Amino acid sequence: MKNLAQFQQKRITILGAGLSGLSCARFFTKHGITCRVFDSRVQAPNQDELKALLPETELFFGDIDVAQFIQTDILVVSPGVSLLQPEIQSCMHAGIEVLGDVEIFARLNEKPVIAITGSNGKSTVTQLVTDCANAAGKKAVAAGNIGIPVLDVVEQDVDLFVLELSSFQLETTSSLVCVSTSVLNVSDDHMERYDDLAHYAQVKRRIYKNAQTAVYFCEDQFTKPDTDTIQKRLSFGGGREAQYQLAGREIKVAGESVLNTEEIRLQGKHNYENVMACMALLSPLFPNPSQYMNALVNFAGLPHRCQLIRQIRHTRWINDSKATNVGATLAAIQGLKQGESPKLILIAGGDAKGADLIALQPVLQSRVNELITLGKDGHAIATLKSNSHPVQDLKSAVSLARELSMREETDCIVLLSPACSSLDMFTNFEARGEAFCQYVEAL
Ligand code: UMA
Ligand code: ADP
Repeated sequence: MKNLAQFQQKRITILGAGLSGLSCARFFTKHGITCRVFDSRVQAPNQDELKALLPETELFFGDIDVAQFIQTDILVVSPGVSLLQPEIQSCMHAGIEVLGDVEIFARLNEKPVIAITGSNGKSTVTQLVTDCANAAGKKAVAAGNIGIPVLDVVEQDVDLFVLELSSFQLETTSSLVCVSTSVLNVSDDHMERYDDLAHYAQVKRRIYKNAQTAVYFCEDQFTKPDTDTIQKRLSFGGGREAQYQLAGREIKVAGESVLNTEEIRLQGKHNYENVMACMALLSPLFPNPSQYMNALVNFAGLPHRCQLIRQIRHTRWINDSKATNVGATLAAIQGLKQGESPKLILIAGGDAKGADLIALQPVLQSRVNELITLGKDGHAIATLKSNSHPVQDLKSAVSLARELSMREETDCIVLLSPACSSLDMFTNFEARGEAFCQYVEAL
């Protein structure tokens, strides 16, 4: 592989034994480059895999000995680790190069890349762009924050990489060159890691560095590119100035109607925004949307995102477990309920990750009929609406929702859209969504 020389003969240390750390260790070992792996947890994940796959790799689990840790030329930090941690700061002060796996990918990759970030819609747009590119005849693969570490795919024989990037990954990325890229939207998330929303947005906009085409959301100033070197800027949204515009039920490109929202399987304004972003991102490679239109309109969405799981008489049960921040829950509520009907029973709560929950209050009061809360920050959400129902766990939330829905005589929706991460009660959002589906199936 070209460009590997910069990593050869270097002492490499990886921090974090999760998905990215394991992938980095596997990649370097495959290329005959030795590395060490540190993880601050004694019970670090993937220990057996690391030992079996990489018998030559030195492993350190538990409290980190800084003197030993900084004996390195390059430190590869996993995205979940804050760069402000003392051992990383010590490396930086010692002049050690601090990188993430996406930066390593960027330095090695020679194929075209489309990259996507944003507080919400990243996975949906990443998968949609990938499916459309494949339908249009380019072999595309999705990777990154979507759950496939980028170094697992960097050597694959493809025409296009579609990368979902989190703000965490962007903190350590500076060399990524993209055909097109987008910050889809910015709303309160991961505030335990950033000073404020402006700081978080600034980190997200790092994705525009070295981009040929930058795609931004005209309704959100935080998404606007502030980099001079960008060759082309395209915007999407409801504003007249947007090249990809949602006007009533029409999606217009440069003023010309190309699609009616009723033709699209994905539902809700936020998803029409995702569709427009996808078309804009693909435009440098596929200027004519007809090349991929079938895939675009028939995309069924990803599991755990506003997914209808069951209808029991007049009640629809919807799993939106992936709504791990306030913006996603607002989008779900606004998408599902515009007027009086249907009645909406919302199950929310979990770990709010330091977010300001107050933005939920107007919709909780005006559009949510019954609010059931749970988890670490459930009580904080419960205080935003009178007569809300705090419960102990998800199973009790589902039983109570069933009871409340049976009292309704008109159409009703029970929506799990927590506005919080699941980590206080579940391993991840998938486990929370699956538990919800099981409890609903058992009703
Ligand atoms: N660790 C330490 N010290 C610390 C903190 C963590 O040693 O101070 C260790 C943990 O003990 C653990 C390992 O680091 O063993 C975990 O690393 P990680 O949290 O970076 O997670 P990975 O398993 O490497 O997965 C990461 C992304 N996780 C995060 O950003 C938190 C995955 O995104 C991503 O899919 C994967 O890389 C592949 O690229 C997940 C995510 O939750 C889905 N992302 C956040 C989000 O979407 O909101 C940003
Ligand atoms: P991400 O990868 O950024 O978390 P997903 O596509 O997985 O995004 O969707 C996460 C949550 O955000 C889901 O609840 C989904 O319904 C909601 N969502 C998707 N697209 C948008 C958007 N453009 N604006 C607001 N919320 C959205």
